[in-house]
Amino acid sequence: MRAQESSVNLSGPAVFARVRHDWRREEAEALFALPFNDLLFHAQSVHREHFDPNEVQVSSLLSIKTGACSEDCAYCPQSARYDTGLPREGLMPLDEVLKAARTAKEQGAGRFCMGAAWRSPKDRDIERICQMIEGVKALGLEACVTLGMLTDQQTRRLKEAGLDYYNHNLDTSEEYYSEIITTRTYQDRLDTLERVREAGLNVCCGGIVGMGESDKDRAGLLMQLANLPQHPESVPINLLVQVEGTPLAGTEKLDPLVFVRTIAATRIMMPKSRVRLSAGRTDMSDEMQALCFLAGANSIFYGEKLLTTGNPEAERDKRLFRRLGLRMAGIYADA
Ligand code: SAM
Ligand code: DTB
Ligand code: SF4
Repeated sequence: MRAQESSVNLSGPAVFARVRHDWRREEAEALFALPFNDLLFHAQSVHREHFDPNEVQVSSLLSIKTGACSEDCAYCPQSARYDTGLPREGLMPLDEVLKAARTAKEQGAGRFCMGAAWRSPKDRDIERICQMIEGVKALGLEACVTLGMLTDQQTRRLKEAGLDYYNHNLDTSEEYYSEIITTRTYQDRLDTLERVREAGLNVCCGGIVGMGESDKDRAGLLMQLANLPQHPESVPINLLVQVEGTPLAGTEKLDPLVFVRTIAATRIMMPKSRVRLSAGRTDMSDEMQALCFLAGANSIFYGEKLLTTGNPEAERDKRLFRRLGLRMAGIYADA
């Protein structure tokens, strides 16, 4: 369907000029069907209303507990159900975590995100995580964790320890979700997000594309995110990293221009959120990443590793930033 042929009116301020929480499915789908130039023009215009267009926020990731996860997320190398050859590791000692955080800070990261391969953490784990958060904050970095589902008490404890952001993704549309995960429901995820909000934490929530989903599913994911009572402050858009041994290895690769369209639609639907160009950058050309920044992405994961898979070398990113005249938030690209 092309936008011009649909009954949805995408011209004028009603669609583009305000922060909305009432996106209709047809409107979200019509964004994806716009001519590419129109879509990118709208996205870049919205972007400039709310952000410095030449500034990018950078976060570094560390896996603090790796593999042996009980969940069956079809994309994930850390699920115990798939043989991906990944070594399993228990919760990392505090000093190792802080050493990695110091390195991330030296490289120019502003936020340090710690990820654990859990369905949900135990209360005794939370106490150790809180020490990590306190240590990361003492280094002058923002702290983010992603630990799975949480109880009310756990979210409050994390907030008390000084946590800035909690990452918990919806991953895909409600309709496509059961193709990807069966061990916890979409509603479980929405419930955790609500608890995180109630505790006063910033929300980092996005999804993955390139999992064989359709434009309708990509639009459906963005509609869910944009119609939350408050938009997530950070929206990571991951391109599936295909890992041998996971059920999604061998999935047909997503058209790079559809990925760029997804970034543009995210920017338009959540105008004030940081849109993060997340997993999958290793396989993206510099030109594709440049289009993503033009489409409104203004955050990246920075440093040689995501959780268990690779990410571009910091030097490659610095070079790309210099070529594009982009600055890391608070730091100049030639630092
Ligand atoms: N276990 C926790 C959970 O699932 O909430 C936290 C860690 S989990 C690895 C964090 C997110 O990483 C997932 O929600 C998913 O969006 C993303 N992710 C995992 N494997 C990926 C892959 N192969 N490609 C792209 N994104 C991936
Ligand atoms: C997010 O949306 N992407 C990050 C972070 N949040 C935790 C994780 C990407 C993981 C990619 C696969 C891996 O390295 O294991
Ligand atoms: Fe476990 Fe998280 Fe991976 Fe799902 S995405 S298998 S919950 S580590």
